[in-house]
Amino acid sequence: MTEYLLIALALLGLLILGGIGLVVPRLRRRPQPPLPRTEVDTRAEEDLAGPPVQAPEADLSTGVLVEPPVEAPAPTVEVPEPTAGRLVRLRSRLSRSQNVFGKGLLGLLSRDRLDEDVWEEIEDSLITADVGVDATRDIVDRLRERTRVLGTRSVAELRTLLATELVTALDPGLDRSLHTAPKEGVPAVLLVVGVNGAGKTTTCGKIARVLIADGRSVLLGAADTFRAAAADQLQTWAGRVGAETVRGPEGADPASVAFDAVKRGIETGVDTVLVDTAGRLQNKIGLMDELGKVKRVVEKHGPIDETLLVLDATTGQNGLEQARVFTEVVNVTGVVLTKLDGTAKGGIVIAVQRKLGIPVKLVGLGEGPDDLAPFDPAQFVDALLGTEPTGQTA
Ligand SMILES: Nc1nc2c(ncn2[C@@H]2O[C@H](COP(=O)(O)OP(=O)(O)OP(=O)(O)O)[C@@H](O)[C@H]2O)c(=O)[nH]1
Ligand SMILES: [Mg+2]
Repeated sequence: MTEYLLIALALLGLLILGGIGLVVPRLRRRPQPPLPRTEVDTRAEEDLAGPPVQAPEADLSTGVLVEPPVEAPAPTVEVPEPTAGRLVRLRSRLSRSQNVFGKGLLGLLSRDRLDEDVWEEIEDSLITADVGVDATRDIVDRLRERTRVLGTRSVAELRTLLATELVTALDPGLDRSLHTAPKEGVPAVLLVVGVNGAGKTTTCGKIARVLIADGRSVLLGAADTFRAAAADQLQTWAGRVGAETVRGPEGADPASVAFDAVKRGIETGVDTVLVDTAGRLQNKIGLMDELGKVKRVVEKHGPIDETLLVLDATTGQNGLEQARVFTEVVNVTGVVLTKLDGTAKGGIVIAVQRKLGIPVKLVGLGEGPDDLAPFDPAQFVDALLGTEPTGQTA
């Protein structure tokens, strides 16, 4: 009996132990119940979510560094300076050009009489100032003739005569106005051409500012499709004065971008469309043909009102041959001589006009947005010779 009792107790013990063995592991595996969201749970939301996952840059599938979007500041439209009297205001920039003339004239003024040395000094200073050999010979010949006829004795008088001759050499009667006004509701079209780095894009931007300051509406066409940066550069200028830019994808046909720009200008009824082109060397036939195509395609809308050739004054006489080729491909109606602030040889203006027979209409006198001035021969010669303005203004 006792044996049965013991066996029953042992079985009971086994049953209890087995039961515990089955239950305990299950209890261990059971997940913790989530903490109830109550007022007593002080853990912050982000703590619950865990730390933010930051994918290392190398893990980005594209392998491209993705920059965070920059919030564009609200555009502020600038009000450009009026153009009146700019050449006078920028006179000090030109005074660097006086160096060459100035030095020659200083020597000249130190003499009492007009002798051969004086004539040589005048000749030297004109040639050194980039006036060009032919133009210098003409100017000096005329000066000698006039002094003989007038019986000029003093060097001071000669100086005045020289100023007159320089103005004459700049052909003051030439029409230097920019044809930018719309005709019968159709915008005027300006094409801007030249070699690399001459200042075409900057000049387009500066002209747009001048026109907008005069109350005109302007559209800019970025027909320099070689580099996206070129169109960006133009768009930045346009954005500053609130003008629209028409551009194409990088590598697009510049003629079609120019065509689209004029088309858009006609549709929106702007006053002037300015077409910036890529810099090209005059000896690259393919590029010059491309420029010819830009001109022809734009002319499907109507004649181009103004084709401006932008020349860098610091390239001196070398720039003249380049310029001649451009005039053969497109019908250049005006020259913009840039970087006159960066040369001591302002005489290049005379050489350019003489060689090309095309008026210098504008001069660039700095990198600033308003450092562009209408060209005026009398004011220019006054600045060049360091004399007081003669009262002849544009
Ligand atoms: N000092 C001075 N710098 C100028 C003047 N005009 C333009 N520049 C500078 O010349 C450089 C070239 O100007 P851009 O307008 O880019 O010349 P670009 O002809 O459009 O050049 P590409 O399109 O590359 O052929 C820039 O650094 C301008 O700031 C000027 O009148 N004076
Ligand atoms: Mg450019």
